Amino acid sequence: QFDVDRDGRLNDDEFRSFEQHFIRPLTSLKAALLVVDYQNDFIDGSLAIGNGPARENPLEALTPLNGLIESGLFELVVYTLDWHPSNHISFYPNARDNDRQLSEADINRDLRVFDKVRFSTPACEQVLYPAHCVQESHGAELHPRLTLLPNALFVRKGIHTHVDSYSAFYDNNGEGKTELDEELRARGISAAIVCGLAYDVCVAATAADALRQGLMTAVVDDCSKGLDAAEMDKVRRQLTNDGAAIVLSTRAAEIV
Ligand code: VGL
Ligand code: ZN
Repeated sequence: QFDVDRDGRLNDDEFRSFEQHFIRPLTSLKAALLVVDYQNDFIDGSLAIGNGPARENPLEALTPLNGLIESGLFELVVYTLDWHPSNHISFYPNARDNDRQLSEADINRDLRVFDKVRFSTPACEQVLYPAHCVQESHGAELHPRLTLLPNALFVRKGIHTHVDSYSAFYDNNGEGKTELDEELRARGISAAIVCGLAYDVCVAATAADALRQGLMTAVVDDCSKGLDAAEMDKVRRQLTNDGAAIVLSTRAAEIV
């Protein structure tokens, strides 16, 4: 209750109280930090970001990333994990040994790692990666130097043999989904700050789906490392066009 006995206007103290108790709760977003796939296999394992054409070093993201995690700015920190069964459709060694049929064109050619192929019934495109992030393996563990918060949420994706999942929300076929959207909604979270690995694959797909969920979405550029520079440029442009903000971690406190 405000003392407006003089002229009906708030004095400075009353205004501060009004701002703090009435305005701020209405205008401040609850934000989640989504730390995408900061796992050994993408850092020094079978699908290391550093081997990509952009030669980025995923460990350069570690200090700003831990800074964000430890900042206390976020209602929730979510760690996503690429978490594949060993017979997963995205693994190059499984391309010809899979319940899904390769397309005629792909059956009859030499396949190489990182080729894009088509499977049938139902049809889907799939890039063939080295085996990576196999459930329960060392490569699938989060990097030992990544700060883990006690009340965090861990979301595993790509867990089904026959469909890949770049996004932490939806499978690549748009059908299956993780618990992430419900967990965010249950907490009243309306902003997703996305970062991690790989910028041009799973970070991009997760941020695009966050926008589709109607979340205010930002990607933290210096906390994200990718495979291909041209792809990363495309992703930055596309996400910006679609309404996301590409920001540096030094600006995080100004947007949440
Ligand atoms: C990823 C390729 C395959 C990623 C996951 O986390 O960006 N990339 N699986
Ligand atoms: Zn994967």
